[in-house]
Amino acid sequence: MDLLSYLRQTPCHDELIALILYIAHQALPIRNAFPSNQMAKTTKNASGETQAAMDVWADQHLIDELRRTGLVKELASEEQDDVLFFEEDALYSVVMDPLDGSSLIATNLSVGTIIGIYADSIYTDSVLREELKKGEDLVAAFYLLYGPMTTLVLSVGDGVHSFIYHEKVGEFQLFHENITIPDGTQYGSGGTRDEWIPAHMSVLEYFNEHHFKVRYSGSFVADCHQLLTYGGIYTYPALKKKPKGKLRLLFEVNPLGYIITQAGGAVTDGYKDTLTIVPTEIHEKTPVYIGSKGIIQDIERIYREF
Ligand code: AHM
Ligand code: MG
Repeated sequence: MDLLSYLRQTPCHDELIALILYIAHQALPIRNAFPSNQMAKTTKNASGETQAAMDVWADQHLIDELRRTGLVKELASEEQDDVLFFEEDALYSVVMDPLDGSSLIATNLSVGTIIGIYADSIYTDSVLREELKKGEDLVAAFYLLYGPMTTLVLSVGDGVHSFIYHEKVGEFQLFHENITIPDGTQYGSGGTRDEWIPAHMSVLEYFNEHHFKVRYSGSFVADCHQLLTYGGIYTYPALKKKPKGKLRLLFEVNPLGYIITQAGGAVTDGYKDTLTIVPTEIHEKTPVYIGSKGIIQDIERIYREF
């Protein structure tokens, strides 16, 4: 079954289907742009990080394409300081990390594009534009993973399904249906030992006691993708000097949190489900533990002791 046939079986509005398909089909131009965009830039993004040429390319490409569709009301990107306002009457708004795992571009390891879609606006009130929506308000989230295969993993609120791009037919075909995340015994943690806070050290101790092995690539989207197969945990925790960690709530943690939760997993900042956080600004960061539900419950129990 191809992506369009799958989406037509769901209650998704036609405009949402068109939007998902349109973004999905940007996988090919993005993939093709890697060879000529290998250098690092001198520019910095809204979080103060040096941009790779591919970050800038993918961001500009998706902005231009999404503006052209007429299907997007507002677009917020990890690489843009402010929300972009496109089509006032459009039914959906998009949040995106155009290229996640930027430090791996030069190594040819897996990176991806992360997308979240809200009905109407990114804000709870599209006129006042004061309060941003929570992750649990997403109507769809998906990512494109540029690995040995081009994979799309999607949830429109009815479980998680993966699709593989078949170049000969120019379509994404269903690969795995109703993916559920197993318990697993692997973890990957961002940050360094000297930066970790005591609660996180206790969590790592728990991983050691339970004989977890390490899997951390430097690409959040790729590491979450392997959780869908093997289970376990990805974490970028609060650090001593960065209490909100590194990852962005709107562009990274919420879309992946939505997908992992739809697959029967869970996501937390150590104390609460990050999908319930009301963001105070579009580039807000949050500590994150994401993966198998039972392990997340144990992590929250450990955090309650601090
Ligand atoms: P990016 O969106 O610029 O790639 O930054 C986010 C990335 C995550 O994909 C990854 O897990 C993390 O940053 C890696 O950070 P670090 O190099 O500090 O381990
Ligand atoms: Mg990212």
